[in-house]
Amino acid sequence: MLTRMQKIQMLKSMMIIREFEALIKKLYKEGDVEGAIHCYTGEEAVAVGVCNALRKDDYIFSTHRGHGHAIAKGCSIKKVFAELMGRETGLCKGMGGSMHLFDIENGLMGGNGIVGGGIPLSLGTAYASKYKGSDRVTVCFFSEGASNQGTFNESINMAALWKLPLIFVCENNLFAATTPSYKTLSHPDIAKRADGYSIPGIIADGNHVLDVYEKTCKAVNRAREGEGPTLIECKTYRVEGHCMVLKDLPQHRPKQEVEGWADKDPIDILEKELMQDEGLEKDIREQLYKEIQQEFNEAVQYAKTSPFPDINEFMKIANSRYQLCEE
Ligand SMILES: Cc1ncc(C[n+]2csc(CCOP(=O)(O)OP(=O)(O)O)c2C)c(N)n1
Repeated sequence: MLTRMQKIQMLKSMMIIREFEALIKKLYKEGDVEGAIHCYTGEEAVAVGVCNALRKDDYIFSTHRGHGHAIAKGCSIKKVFAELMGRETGLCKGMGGSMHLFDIENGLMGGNGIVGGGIPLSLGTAYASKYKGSDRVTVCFFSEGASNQGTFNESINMAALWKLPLIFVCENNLFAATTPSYKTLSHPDIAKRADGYSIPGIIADGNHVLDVYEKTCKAVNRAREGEGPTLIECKTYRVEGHCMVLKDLPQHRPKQEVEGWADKDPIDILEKELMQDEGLEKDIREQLYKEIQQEFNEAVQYAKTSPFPDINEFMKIANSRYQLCEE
């Protein structure tokens, strides 16, 4: 059972992710952030619900849309800002950027610019846990577009066969870039595919953080007890366009659809529930907002005053990779 305080913390985490991206968009327009920035707005309940069911030493594999995953798994906000601003103090010394956040200390095993690229990699840590007799669980996030990659079939089959402590979390946000999911999925429920591998396939309301949390907890218990993987499909909606670079694309969704999902905002849903069930004070969101802005001011200042990475250091890393390929 979650305490009132833990639920308020979840509300705050979702707000942090939302406000982080709002500020990143501003910094992008001002030229302080570059590259392909994929925002997670509307999907915050998935990252927060899942990561709250995990321990710090559990692993997650992220996607190209990974700011929310990194923040929810406990990465330093300062370092995430610095990474997106290409600074040496960033999570990956400013050499990874938005799509390649990586933080071994907090079990973040990396974002990935390859759609579905994290899926086969996640078998690695899950297998290592089993091999070493450790109870560390791995979560692999991916979206419904990635579920159509062949590697998903290969990986889920192997994970089920070997009973790996792995949780596949499909963030079904109804679009792959600009393509609506009804044009790419033969069946709207990805969770149904679990039947073919004899593992549980569960649908969660991806805009309801407590539903995501409860369903993930069950999957985590199952994985820690050696019973194998679970596929959780979180039904959600990506409120924004695909990516900052493509921001000028014509609106490709019906207005009614966008407005309908605006009524299911994950932050509003939890706030309303907390008011009804836990007597949450009306102005708590305002208070949390102020705390977040204060933390962000310091984090952006830290990032902006940090140096850019040394080009020689970068070339050293690039050359060592090149040599590895040659060998
Ligand atoms: C293997 C591969 N194919 C194509 C792309 C180009 N691409 C980037 S994001 C994307 C859509 C991915 O859709 P989905 O997995 O549903 O994630 P979403 O962007 O909706 O969160 C595509 C096709 C890529 N990065 N990698």
